[in-house]
Amino acid sequence: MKRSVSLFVAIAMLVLAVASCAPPAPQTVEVVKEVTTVVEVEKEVEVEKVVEKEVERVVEVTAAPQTVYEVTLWEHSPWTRAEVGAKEQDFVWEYIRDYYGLDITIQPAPSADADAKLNAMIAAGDMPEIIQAYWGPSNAVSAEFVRQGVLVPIDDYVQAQDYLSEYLTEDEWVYLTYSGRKYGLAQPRPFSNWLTVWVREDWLENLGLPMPTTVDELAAVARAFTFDDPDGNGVNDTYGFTAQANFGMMTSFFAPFGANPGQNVMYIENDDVVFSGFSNYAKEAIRWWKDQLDAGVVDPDWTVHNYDTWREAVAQQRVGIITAEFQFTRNCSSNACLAEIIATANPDAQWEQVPAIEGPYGAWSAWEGTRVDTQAYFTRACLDEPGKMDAIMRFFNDAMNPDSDLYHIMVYGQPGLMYRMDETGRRTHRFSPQGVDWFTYWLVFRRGDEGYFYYYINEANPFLPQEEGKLLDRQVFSISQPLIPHVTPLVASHELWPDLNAYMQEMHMKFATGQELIENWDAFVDTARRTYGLDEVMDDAREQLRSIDLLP
Ligand SMILES: [Ca+2]
Repeated sequence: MKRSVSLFVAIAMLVLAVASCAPPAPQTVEVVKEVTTVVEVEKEVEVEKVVEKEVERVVEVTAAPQTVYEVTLWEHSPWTRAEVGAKEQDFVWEYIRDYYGLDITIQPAPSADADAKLNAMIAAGDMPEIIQAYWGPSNAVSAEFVRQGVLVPIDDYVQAQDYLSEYLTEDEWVYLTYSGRKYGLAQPRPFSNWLTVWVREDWLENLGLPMPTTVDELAAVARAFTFDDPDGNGVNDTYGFTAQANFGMMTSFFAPFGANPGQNVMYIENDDVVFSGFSNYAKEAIRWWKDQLDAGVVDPDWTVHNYDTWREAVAQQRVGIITAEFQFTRNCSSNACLAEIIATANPDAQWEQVPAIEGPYGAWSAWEGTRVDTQAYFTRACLDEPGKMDAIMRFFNDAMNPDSDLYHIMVYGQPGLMYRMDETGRRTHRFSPQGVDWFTYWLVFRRGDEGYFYYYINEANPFLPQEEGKLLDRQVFSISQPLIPHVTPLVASHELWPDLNAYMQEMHMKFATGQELIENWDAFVDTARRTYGLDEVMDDAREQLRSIDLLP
């Protein structure tokens, strides 16, 4: 399908017209009018500049999208929903089709068992071209996809794109590299930590207790929240802690112990690698948690909670101490936000972030994150038509570049309809109009710059009472907490790891719940070595860490 230059200019002008002023949906007219009065004269000058730039760029692009490739994008994020509307109604999809020759269908992963579903799809020959994920070399699923040749290395394609070839440092690329070859693309991560301990401050006040600062004080608060009627209703109906099956949503309880039960965090100590999941760090963390269980201060459903039932337990006034993200007291389209369900069930609840708790390993809130954010990987399906991978890489070259028009439209959407700017060009307000749900699916590709919602007032996002305007403070608080350095994301998962990991997780739970005596810890480690290849896996990790100069 051949297009003339004038048609392209016309499309560009149409895109600009939509992007500059006119709302596509009649129900948003009021919002846009308001914007028109706010925007000052300089804005018009700015728009003229943009027009010139657009027309110039369109001429360059005319030859590009001769072919439109059909591409499936598996979106592996925990907040996506199972259904998306018709892509034809999505202005970002249309822009990508017209300018990059890609007809992208987003396939949202389910929020549970997404890896299993992806594995099954690929085994059945149904392979998406692009996989968006929070992987990295340490993830067993991605390591297996690399071994199977499902994922393809992209070094040459990266080298051929002007922005992609320069946009990350070696320290960042290492999180997207397997055995020396690049497989993924991602934005540099703007900030590392979302998690802290949160406590019901109104319950502390009711009982005259100070904010806990140590693991022992945290345990004492949990006892008071369980046995001293913190909500004052005369009924024994509350607990201290809740969590999720297999030690989920417990990171900030355990960081002070230097171990994250259910997971194996790797450290370098004394010129060697430490697998914390098999160390005394995990043993002491689990011992502390078992003490809480024995004291009866933990929501007894914690072993079966999934994310949704955990949300309900938190909202229903049952518990007073959790580990949660900084945004948990706001409302948003993601299930990471609890404001709406808390406001419905328990509007008087006052949750407060707790500074890093002191424990035997020190005062820590969480572990350092990777230096890149949500990642895109590319499967061999990208290579099944000539030119398809090149088109995909042209798209990503701009999608990663904050100075491109594509980035702007993916991150901010349509001015007036979806955001408002101040006179310096800084976005001050974000709106969530009905009917643009698709837009949120494109946002996962960036987190790199100023933040697409954290620094704004989002007028469509109600907060809990007294939380209005606190979101940035909440974020700054979580970022400023001390984070444990570690090397876990840099070690590619060994073939033996999935079984070893399953054994470790099973045993951690047995120790916590008393099915296995904590005194038998050494026998657990012995079995891991003799039966599950712990020594071999650790040797492989040492070799990998030596190859990137992290071990001598
Ligand atoms: Ca009570």
